Amino acid sequence: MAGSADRYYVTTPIYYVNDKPHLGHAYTTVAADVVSRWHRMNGRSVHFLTGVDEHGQKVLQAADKKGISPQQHVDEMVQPYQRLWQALGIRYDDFIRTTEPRHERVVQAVLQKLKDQGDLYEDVYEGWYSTSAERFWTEKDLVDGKCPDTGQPVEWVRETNWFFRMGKYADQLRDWLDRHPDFVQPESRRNEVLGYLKKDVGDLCISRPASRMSWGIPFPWDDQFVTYVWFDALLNYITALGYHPDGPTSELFAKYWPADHQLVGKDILTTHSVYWSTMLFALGLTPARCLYAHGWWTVEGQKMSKSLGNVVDPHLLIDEYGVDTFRYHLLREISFGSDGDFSHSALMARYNADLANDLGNLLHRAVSMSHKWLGGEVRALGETTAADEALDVLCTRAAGTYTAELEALHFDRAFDALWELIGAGNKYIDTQEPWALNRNGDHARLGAVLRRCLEIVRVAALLLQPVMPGKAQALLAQLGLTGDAPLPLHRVDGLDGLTEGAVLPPGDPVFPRMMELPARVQQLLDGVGGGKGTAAPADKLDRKPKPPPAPKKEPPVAEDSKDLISIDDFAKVELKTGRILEAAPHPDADRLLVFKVDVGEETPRTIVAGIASRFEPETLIGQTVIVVANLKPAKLRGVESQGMMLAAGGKQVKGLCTVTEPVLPGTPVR
Ligand code: ME8
Repeated sequence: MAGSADRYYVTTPIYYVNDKPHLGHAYTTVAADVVSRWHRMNGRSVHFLTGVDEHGQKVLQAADKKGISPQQHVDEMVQPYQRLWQALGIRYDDFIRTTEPRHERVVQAVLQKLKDQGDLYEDVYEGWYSTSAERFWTEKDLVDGKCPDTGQPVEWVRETNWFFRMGKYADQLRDWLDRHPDFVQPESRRNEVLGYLKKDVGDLCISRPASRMSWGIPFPWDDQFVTYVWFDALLNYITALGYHPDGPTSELFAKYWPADHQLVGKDILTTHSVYWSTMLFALGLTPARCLYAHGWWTVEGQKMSKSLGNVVDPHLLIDEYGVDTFRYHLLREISFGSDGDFSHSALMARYNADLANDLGNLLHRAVSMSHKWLGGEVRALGETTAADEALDVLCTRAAGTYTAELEALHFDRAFDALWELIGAGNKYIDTQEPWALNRNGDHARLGAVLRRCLEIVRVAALLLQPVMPGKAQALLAQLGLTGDAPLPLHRVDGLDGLTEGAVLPPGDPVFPRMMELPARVQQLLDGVGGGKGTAAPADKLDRKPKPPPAPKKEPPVAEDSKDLISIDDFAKVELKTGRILEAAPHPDADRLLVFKVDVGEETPRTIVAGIASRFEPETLIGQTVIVVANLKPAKLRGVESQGMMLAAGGKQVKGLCTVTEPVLPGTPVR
């Protein structure tokens, strides 16, 4: 863990209220929520701060446009943030608004202190000012004469302002970075900051004349000036803790500063690493232990922006996929620190592969076999075989890696470690063959095998509690473990936490397969009923699926007995169950997928199926299907297909045929 063993302080940026919260805001806040839930579950005192940035010219302009006061405007605009955090299950400890007196009066005290110690001075400032980005640029910064950040026009402004002697603290910051190699993460971002510090670090303009921009905190000695947004905003991380430069030290501040993790987007790394750190040095304080800059989400490869109309509304994703799936996807899909792309099809593929197939399947197989053969009873672990021991070792390693990676905010690596264990659980079922143990009447070993699978699900559910609080509870409930609060994580590393003799309650699948995109999402992608502000138009979010071909007339139902077949005719068709081992696109045909299917023979069969428009190949791995096993092999675009898989639907495949209970590959179907 980054901080001391018993307390943890994490912050998100405070979001501008002039925007509606979107995917990017949800991302940082979910990450902070997951890591703070984790530390809370581990018994640490946690303080999780988020909030909103309520000053600045854009806020003033928006309020003027609406004909209301800026305070009324921010009082309205803060609500969507608070609503979203509630819908996302965000358990923050404090929510700060920069218009609150507890913040404003401390910002003024800080200004006074810095002036008194000679760190602020008045000077004439001129440059190209971008109202849209609320900052000055030099001539060479401009792109085609416009603001490089927003592409909006800039104006030449010459005015007297107050400056903070940032340059004075630059060496202290260089030295700090040298001595704290983990201060800025990930590594690539640290190099960016080091690069920035190679140049001369100038002083920072921290005021705006109130005549031009009145919506800010007035300077205490001259109300003709208000603080510049960043100077005001950055201080939130300590004003919320009750810091005051003239003391006394508040309990919260003494306990939680310096923060363990300050999460920011990559675009606001300089303001945090350079402006914020030097401000702290000037106050005689130390920076956070770690400033972690995450990457940006694009949507279908394009920057998310209002003008492109592709801003993703998190409420749509929560409503249609469920809050836990959304939370998991955010942290699973891209590594924290890298950029990544959002698409509904990727979310569905991820859900089906990781949650429905791997984790859901493991639970389903273990629970249903326990009910079928053992009356739903949790049995003894019995004697440990080599395979069991390997599973134990893997479990200890997975839990350890998961802990270390999650605490370092490497969420994807934490999931990799856990899914290695889940995958091993599914393989363990295949190799231990509980169905054979049942057939041979070896109920002691059967019970031990299923028990270990249930134990893996228990470990996974415990570890996933901070990420998917609701789904983790549902998994634990299926194992007969309930409780309102998250279960403590102790003994997570052992595959022996269940109670022998306990009976598993009946339950519905926790992660039912998603067969198609939710209708509302599909409608948006198709460009039908594109509700206002709900999501991007079709082409911005996902490739538009081809319209389905006009339905062909089905042949009339046979009335004549010559169209009916006899039982002997039917018996000629040899149907068997098969388990999909591999699935990949056909090298030469977009419509086709090529599978390796275990049908209980020595070698798996290659089967080619025209279902590429309906399924992502990797989501089908592990599925049980029905195979026509005595069909003459046929070459389909150069690949020999040794059978056929049954599917529902006509030319438009709607779903693959399967069996409701776990059966061995090669089981005859009649
Ligand atoms: O910058 N993907 O607020 P903000 C990921 N008020 N993250 C994204 C994103 C995307 N597509 N778009 C935006 C501010 N973000 C200031 C902060 S803190 C003292 C003051 C992230 O509402 C962005 O990187 O414009 C930033 O971390 C956060 O949203 C807030 O942006």
